Amino acid sequence: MSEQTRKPGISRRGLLGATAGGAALMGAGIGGGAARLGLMGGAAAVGTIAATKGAQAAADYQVGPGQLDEYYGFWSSGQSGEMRVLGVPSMRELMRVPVFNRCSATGWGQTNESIRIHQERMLPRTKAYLEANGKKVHDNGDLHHVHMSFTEGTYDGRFLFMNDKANTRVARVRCDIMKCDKITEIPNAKAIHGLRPQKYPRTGYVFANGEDEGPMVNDGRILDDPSQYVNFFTALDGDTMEVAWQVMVSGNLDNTDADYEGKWAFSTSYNSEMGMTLPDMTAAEMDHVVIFNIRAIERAIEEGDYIEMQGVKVVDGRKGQNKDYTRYVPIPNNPHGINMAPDKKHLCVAGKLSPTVSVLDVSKFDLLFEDDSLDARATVLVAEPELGLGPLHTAFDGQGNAFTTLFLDSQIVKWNIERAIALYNGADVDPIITKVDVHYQPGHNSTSMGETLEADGKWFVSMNKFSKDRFLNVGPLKPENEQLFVIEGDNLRLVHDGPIFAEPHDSIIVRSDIVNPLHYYDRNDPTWAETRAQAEADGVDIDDWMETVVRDGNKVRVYMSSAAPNFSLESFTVKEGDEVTVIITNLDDIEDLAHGFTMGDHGVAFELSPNQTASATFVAAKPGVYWYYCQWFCHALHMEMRGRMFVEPKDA
Ligand code: CUK
Ligand code: CUA
Ligand code: CA
Repeated sequence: MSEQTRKPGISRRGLLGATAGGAALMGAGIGGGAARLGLMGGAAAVGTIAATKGAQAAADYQVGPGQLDEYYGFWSSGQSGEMRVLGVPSMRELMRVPVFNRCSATGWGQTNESIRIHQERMLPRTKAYLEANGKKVHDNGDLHHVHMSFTEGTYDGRFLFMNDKANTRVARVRCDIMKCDKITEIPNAKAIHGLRPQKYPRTGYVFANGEDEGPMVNDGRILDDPSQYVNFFTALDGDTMEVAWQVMVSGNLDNTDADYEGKWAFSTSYNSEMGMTLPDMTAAEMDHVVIFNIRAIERAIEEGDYIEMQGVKVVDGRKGQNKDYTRYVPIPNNPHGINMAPDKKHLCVAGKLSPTVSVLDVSKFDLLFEDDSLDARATVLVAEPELGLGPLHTAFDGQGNAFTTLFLDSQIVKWNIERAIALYNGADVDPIITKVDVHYQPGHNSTSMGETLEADGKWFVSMNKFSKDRFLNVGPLKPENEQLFVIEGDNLRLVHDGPIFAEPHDSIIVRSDIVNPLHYYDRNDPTWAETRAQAEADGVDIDDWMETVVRDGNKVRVYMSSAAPNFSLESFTVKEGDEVTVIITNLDDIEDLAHGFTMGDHGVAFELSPNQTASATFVAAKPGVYWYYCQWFCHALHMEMRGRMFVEPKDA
């Protein structure tokens, strides 16, 4: 390592051994009561002071009853598997959008329309596995990263993209109806984690990291032989949601981002060691960032320098290939967040086990591809300020400042990028502007419009993994805590604590004028095109007041419509063992007039928003009388909006 590249002042061992915080982080993996004390100790006193200040500040920033927020917040929900929509700055939860989870209210994961979306890009092996287990879809997901589609470096209000780490998928939500319309299972890769859309000229690609290592062909022939494991970086086409190409890499992949010129994507790797155990994964002082050269990879695809695996063109970007597809930049130490600044130039990589954020100058990346013999770190690293313990993610204000979460210190540090560069070049300056306590242990943070060229530096959210004593105790499982700050010059002023259920990782804060959802569906929305085609084949006009029962062997299709406070069918009759499909169109096209359909004692329920068509299929297994009803309060006679299904015994 050259003089100029500097080693961080605190070594990994020193960091982990010397601080209570460090012990807490390791404690999380290794277990131990002392570590837990380290995490919790001392935080309560700080919390009390901040709470008092917060109560005063909040009054200035209230969004009153009936007033609308200036920003939409799009929140992930981690292991809950859904996307959430919040208003910012009120932090009101406006909507939950089921994506990878099964939703009792809307029928997501149960309606035929949602099952089609789940299955459309499901790999054959998964389909077979689910069928063997009597399931049609995975009903869990681990949704960490929600990001909007971009046009020319800023949000364009078309789509939201998100990952599922649990089942290796990427999903898309349409912003016009705020529903998921595509789910793609990613071949070859394992555990899709970091996800970002291409920012320029448009999205374009959606970049997605595979976090977990596995054999190149994962069919059971190679098992405990890590020397044969690889990782995959994936680019999807954001318009079609099909996989465009993949790159095989050395080391694992954690978080990712893209530049503002459409030239690069880049990912952190915490396991450059390719270790299978915690000691192995933390053995090296340096891991790396992988730089992906988009044009070179596209050229490789055009010129045929790829192998085809499960229908995907895979380029070899592993270390030592001496090709122009990737470069590896050494970064300390198990780095995590990677965030591109809106100055179009500086890429901030959070050190996690190193107290540093490494600042890379993306305008120097070309040099690395021109001359393979250059020291990558010396060429592109322009600063590496020590900011505090456990830096995880960085957000920006568009004015040259950055905000980094310090997990172990339970703090946010606001710092200046140019000053960090000056310090690195030997000037006697302190890049740190301020540190603010948060409650407690922050992971991601986000600023209003902060990951776009329109970063406005108004609002800052700290997404804290622990709420501990901030709210009334609700038992052993506590909510997470999202803290909203208003950015006032050099200071961050706390205006809101918001408890939130498991477990948002990331969020974006989008100006409300960019997002313009519909008030009611188009009757011809593509979501139920197949259902509509079936209705046409059955001679049923879905736009009409329909009341039709079609028998097709032991399959029965029950068509009806809803208009407050009636279903067009007050009863229908089927036979025990029939496969019944209930298809309903809500003819009410009045804002907010949603109905629903619940079939009693059959585990069937779904949403019927204005003009929506939805259907669900079930087996009428038990003879008897069953009531169906509308479960969305719609009218003074909502309770009366019901009907009966008669199930005749088989031999009747
Ligand atoms: S990761 Cu969770 S705190 Cu999945 Cu973006 Cu960093
Ligand atoms: Cu229709 Cu309640
Ligand atoms: Ca490592």
